[in-house]
Order: sequence, then C-alpha cells, then structure tokens
Amino acid sequence: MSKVLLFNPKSAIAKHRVPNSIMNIAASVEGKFEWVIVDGNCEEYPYQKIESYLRDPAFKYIGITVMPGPQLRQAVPISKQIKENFPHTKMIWGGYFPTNQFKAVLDSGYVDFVINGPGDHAFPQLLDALENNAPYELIKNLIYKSGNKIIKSIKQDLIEQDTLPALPYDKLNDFYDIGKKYLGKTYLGNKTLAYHSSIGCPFTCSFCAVVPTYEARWKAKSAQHVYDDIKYIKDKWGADAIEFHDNNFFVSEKRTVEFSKLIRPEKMNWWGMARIDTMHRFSDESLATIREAGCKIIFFGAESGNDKILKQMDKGGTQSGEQIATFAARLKKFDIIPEYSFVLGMPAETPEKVMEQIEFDINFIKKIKDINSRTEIVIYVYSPVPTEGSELYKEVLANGFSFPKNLEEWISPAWQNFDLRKNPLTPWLTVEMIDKIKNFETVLNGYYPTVSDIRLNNWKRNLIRLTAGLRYKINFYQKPYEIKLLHKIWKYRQPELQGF
Ligand code: B12
Ligand code: SF4
Repeated sequence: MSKVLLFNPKSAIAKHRVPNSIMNIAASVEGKFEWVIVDGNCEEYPYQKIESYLRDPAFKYIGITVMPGPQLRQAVPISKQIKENFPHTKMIWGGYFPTNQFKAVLDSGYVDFVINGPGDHAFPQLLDALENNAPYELIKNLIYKSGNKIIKSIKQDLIEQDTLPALPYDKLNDFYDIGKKYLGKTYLGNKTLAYHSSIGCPFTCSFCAVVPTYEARWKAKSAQHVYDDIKYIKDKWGADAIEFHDNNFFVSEKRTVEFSKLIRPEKMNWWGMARIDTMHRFSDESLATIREAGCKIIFFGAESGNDKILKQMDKGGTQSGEQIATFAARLKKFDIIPEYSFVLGMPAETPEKVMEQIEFDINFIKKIKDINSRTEIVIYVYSPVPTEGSELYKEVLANGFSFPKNLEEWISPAWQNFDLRKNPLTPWLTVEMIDKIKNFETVLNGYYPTVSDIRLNNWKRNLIRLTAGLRYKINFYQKPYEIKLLHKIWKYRQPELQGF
C-alpha cells in the first residue's frame, strides 16, 4: 500500500495553530493509508523534512493545503521541487486557493489534481482510484486536466459534519507537540486552541472566497460534538481558551446557546466570527448566556457603513450602517467586544466617488468608536476575490483588474505583498487613496491600541494614545511617522496581518 505525505505550508510567522485544514484530510485517510504530516509552521527547512520521507519510494501521494499569501509562497517552490525530484508522486492541492484559482494551479504542470472544496470524501476516493488504477472521473469535487482541457466533476452536497471521523490529534502530537507548538498565548488565554466547528456559510457576499467554495451552504457539528472535542484537548493538553475559525460560527442561535451551556463550567474564554444581522436577531437572554459562557469578543464583517456599498458587496440579509452602529451599542451592554472589520477602497464610477466612499467610512468608524470605544477595528484595503457572475466582478474587471495568470506571478513580490502604493493592482485606487486609508489606520491604532496585543502594557498604551490623540481629534492623518515609530519599536500587533 502506498503512503501519503500531507504538507501544511507556513502560514504565519508566529502563533501557530492546529493545522485544521490538513488535519481534516489526515482524518479522511486515517486507517486506510499510512500518512505523515509536515507542518511548514514548525519546520525551519520543510523541504528537507519532506525529502527525508520521500526517499522511501512507498510515498506516492502528496496532499498540500494552500491559502493565498505566505502559504502559496512556500507551496509553489516546494511542490515544484518535489515533482522534479520525485516524478513518480501524485501531487494533490486543496483549500481555498486552488479551489478558486484552479487554472493557474493545473497549468503549472506539477499539480496533478485539485480538490474543489471539501476533501473529506474526495481525497480518499481519489487515492483509492489511483491506487487501483480505477477511473476517477466520477469522483465529486475533483478538478484535473485531460490533455489541455480542464475537467471539473460535479460538486458534492455538504457532508453532515458529525459523521466525519475525529481529527487525529494524538497522531499529530507524535509529529509536533500540541501543547507546545499549537496552543499559544493570546488575549483569550495562555493555551489557545484553534477549532473549526462548521464549514461554509449560508450567505453570498460578492467579495468573499467562501462563496465559490461552499456555494452558500453551511453545515455544522453539533454543540455536544464540539464540546466533546474541546474537552478532550483541554484535559489532555491544557487548552484554556478557544478561537473558533469557522467562517460563521454563530449561524444558529440554538446551537450557539447549547454550546454555551455546555462550555460554561469549563471556564474558557472564546472568540468566533459572525454576521451582525444574524446576531442582532439573537435574544438578550442568548447574548447574556454566550457572554457568561466565556465569549469575550466576536469578529464581524461590518465592511462599510455605507448602505450603497453594502448592497454592492451583496452583503445579503439585512445589514445596514444604522444596524452596525446600533449593534455596537447593544453589545456594550453585554460586555462582549465587537471586533468590526471594514473593507475600504471599493471601486466606484469616478475617482472622486472612490475617495468620498473612503472618507465616509473613516468618519463612520469614528462614529462607531464614539458609540462603543471598546469596538476593535480591523481595516482592509479591498482586494478582489469576487464571485464570478456577480455585479462586483463585472465592475472590477471593467476597472482594469485581472488575476495573475500563473503561479509564478501569484508569488511575485507585487502580488504577495499587495503593495498597492507601488503597484497598481487595483487600478481605481490611487496612491493618495491608499495613503489616506493606511495613515488613518495608523492614527486609529495609535489612539485605540488593540486589546489583542498582550505585550502592550498600560504605560505604552497611554503614551501612544497621547501621541495620536490630537491627530485623531482634528482629523489630521498625514505622515504619522511618530506613531509608526512607536508601533515599530513595540512590534505592534495587527490582527489583519498576524491572524485574529
Ligand atoms: C485559520 C486561518 C488562517 C490562519 C492559518 C492557520 C493555519 N492552520 O496555518 C492564519 C491566521 C495564519 C491565516 C492567515 C491568512 N489567511 Co486565512 N484562514 C484561516 C481560516 C479562518 C480557517 C482555515 C481552516 O482551518 N479551515 C478548516 C478546514 C476544515 O476547512 P478548509 O480549509 O476549507 O478545508 C477543507 C477544504 O478546503 C479541503 N482542503 C483544504 N486543504 C486541503 C488539502 C488537500 C490535500 C485536500 C485534498 C483538500 C483540502 O478539504 C478540507 C476539509 O473539507 C480560513 C477560513 C475558514 N473558515 O476556512 C481563512 C482563509 C482560508 N484565509 C484567508 C486569507 C485570505 C488569509 C490571508 C492570506 C490574508 C488574511 N488577511 O487573512 C492570511 C495569510 C497569512 C498571513 N500571515 O498573511 C481566506 C482565503 C481567501 C482566498 N481568497 O482564498 C480565508 C478563506 C478567509 C476568508 N473568508 O477570506 N488564515
Ligand atoms: S457572511 Fe462572511 S463568510 Fe459568509 S459569505 Fe459573507 S463574508 Fe463570506
């Protein structure tokens, strides 16, 4: 029987998490194939580690999970090297990047198959077919090349999550010590566990990569299942806090409340991602129960206070600027910190309109801070991941945007850093606009330092607030070098760059 090597390319400089994507794939072949895992986050020289395994010719299948950004930067050269040195291996990529950019991936010539969305069934079925020289054409969620043609098999319905096998934590621990490598110190606790309790999302925001991958579907593990898994890790490795990495943890009020009641006695702090319109419908009683159960902070894609932009983003549901503000005030009563992320720099008919939109949202963010000063603000400059066929997609194409055509271009410095000042990847955004967003962000982060930076003590907070205060109050954001210097000296943490 052939063996499987699973690779999680490096995704962050520090604060590494349980590699949930590749762990799901490990679970799918557990007991069927012998597998090993290489985590680029924990290896200084991952290729050497991979090579040491591949010297055993029984290793025939390589599964790699790929997100855009740093993971791609490591995945590309390593995949190429593997294929050159071990041409007998079959290379299978899965995750958000290959699902959305399958053409560039398959055109590389070194990736044999892409798994389109969930791989829990597709991956073991593909391996079985390849192992037995059987046809794989009917396997769902598969993308591959036949000659020059790209073939996409049909998409599978989402799997009931409670039917999936348990993640092989004990085996992961044989490769990398879970307690030491993956349970990190955060604002929430000393040993924070990353857990993924549901897949997909029922909404269709036109800028979001989850939409083409999961097609507005959502399936969750039951509250009891989630609790049991967490309890196991708590008891075995001492986890004392949880980050839920679900795209949308709070879709079901019932499940959230059930889970809250189960987890409450464990006294763990936790965090998750949600939608404002969904949670605004939760009853006061539910919000109180969630907070008592340890939920300290919730991440919301507020995106914009401008209703026209919310519509352009197809934010769906009922979210509006007014609701975003009302909800920030409501959460204050429950002592839950709203972490609002905004996307600035959406395309518009004229450059003046783009700038107007940016200024509108800057003022809106300040209004939110006035309503609830504990609201954490995360600002992104819009970078397109539009859903094909959406109005937004047509608009960004019409504005001169296009994705790279091949993997080399994807990992070029311009795309990796998305350094828009020097590189007009989104042509409707001028240097002046980017500066405006970035400078405002610096002043805002100076005046309201994030609570998630646990190294920033009170005197540092006060000093930086003092430095930024006048600028913030009189709306003067240009060249905030003095704040940048303090951020640099204290290695200020930005959740948008370093993880939540
Ligand atoms: C955890 C996480 C991170 C962690 C990485 C932790 C780690 N393990 O290494 C951190 C915080 C570092 C991170 C960073 C980034 N992330 Co991130 N991240 C996630 C998150 C929240 C969870 C990933 C996860 O564990 N999923 C759980 C598994 C079970 O689901 P899954 O990945 O979909 O896996 C299934 C299938 O995709 C498939 N599959 C996946 N891999 C493989 C591999 C093989 C071989 C096969 C067969 C199948 C397969 O099968 C799996 C099981 O069904 C996702 C959103 C989400 N909820 O998925 C975003 C997400 C993947 N990240 C995203 C992005 C953009 C980034 C960043 C590039 C930018 C950013 N601003 O966030 C940065 C890059 C890093 C950096 N430092 O700049 C986007 C990707 C969008 C896109 N265009 O593709 C997502 C979707 C968030 C979003 N909604 O925008 N991220
Ligand atoms: S609600 Fe969030 S995860 Fe769901 S489609 Fe919109 S942005 Fe994506």
